[in-house]
Amino acid sequence: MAKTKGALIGCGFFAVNQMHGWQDLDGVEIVAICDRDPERLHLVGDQFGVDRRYRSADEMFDDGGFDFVDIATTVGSHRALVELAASHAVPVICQKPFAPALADAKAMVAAAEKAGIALMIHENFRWQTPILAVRAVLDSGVIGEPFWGRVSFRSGFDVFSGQPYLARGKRFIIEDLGIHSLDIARFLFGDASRMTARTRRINPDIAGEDVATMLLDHDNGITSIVDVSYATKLPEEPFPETFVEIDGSRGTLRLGKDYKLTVHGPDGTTRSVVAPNLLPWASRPWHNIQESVALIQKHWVERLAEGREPDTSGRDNLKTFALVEAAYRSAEYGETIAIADLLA
Ligand code: NAD
Ligand code: 89V
Repeated sequence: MAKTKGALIGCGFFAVNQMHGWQDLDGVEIVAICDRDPERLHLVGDQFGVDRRYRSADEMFDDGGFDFVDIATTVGSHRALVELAASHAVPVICQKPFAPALADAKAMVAAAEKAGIALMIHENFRWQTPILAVRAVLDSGVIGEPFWGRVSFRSGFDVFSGQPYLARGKRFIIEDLGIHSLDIARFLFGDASRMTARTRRINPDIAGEDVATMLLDHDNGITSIVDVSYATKLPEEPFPETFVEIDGSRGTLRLGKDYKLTVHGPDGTTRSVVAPNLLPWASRPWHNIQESVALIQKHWVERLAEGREPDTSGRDNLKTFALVEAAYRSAEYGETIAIADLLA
């Protein structure tokens, strides 16, 4: 059977994971890559044996010959590149954060819909093995109806050496990492209607906030807390683990350090380890994130073949992005923000 052909724009720090993921997927081949930095183009092209290399996305689209494009650049270029893909009617995956602002994200969704193409945001954290395990426990009904939850990511890991741009942005942890945690909260507890947030900057060497505490009212009555920090110095560094606590009408669930999952219900308590697989090309401690890249890519290929909307489509991810925007507004003005007002 003919392979699905992809192209990738942005050959930086994270794109290497995406290239590995594509290489491992049967039936997919990355036939062209693009980066305005010739050194990155050379490195990634040689590592993955891709001959078609472009410094301009316009030129790559003009030459064509691919069924989808994977955008792995930083946020500032996302809107222009998604609109470029739409103008060529090429289905597109775009890395998180969706866009610099909600208005851009809405315009990108509109452009994809007008062109009749699929748009998926590479929001991979809900595809992590431990998070999928939590979702499965909720679906089993063993803890009953959830009424309270917490999604927590607290770390002192140096993310700035690999991703120096994170130290420079006016917005940091909510836009970069909290966006994943907020998406996990939506995945586990459903859409949210109201957001109250507080932020702090503890590290004096960065421009944005590195601590955020967010309180969400979900449409189904669940209250959740999403708390994120890159200023938390623990005796054992948990990066990049997300901890989850859920209280339900019949029991509780706790996902803690080293992927330990404890589920307590009317019939007793079960303890298990829901660790991610260490893929051959992955390296600790990133392997949890790396496996989720491979899983979201598989999801994309399946949905593309079926002509069905991906779970983290642009339209879906607008609701996660609105929570990011709401958190910044709430922290700035000290108010609770109604999400529907942002999505209108
Ligand atoms: P990076 O700066 O290392 O790489 C980006 C690359 O894109 C650079 O090589 C740059 O030259 C190139 N580029 C930028 N604009 C371009 C354009 N218009 N045309 C061609 N090339 C262009 O950044 P990174 O750390 O790899 O992050 C990329 C994206 O991945 C970010 O949005 C980041 O938030 C995201 N990310 C996601 C995860 C995740 O788990 N989903 C993890 C890390 C980073
Ligand atoms: O997953 C991410 O988006 C990364 C990191 C884990 C460092 O926040 O930027």
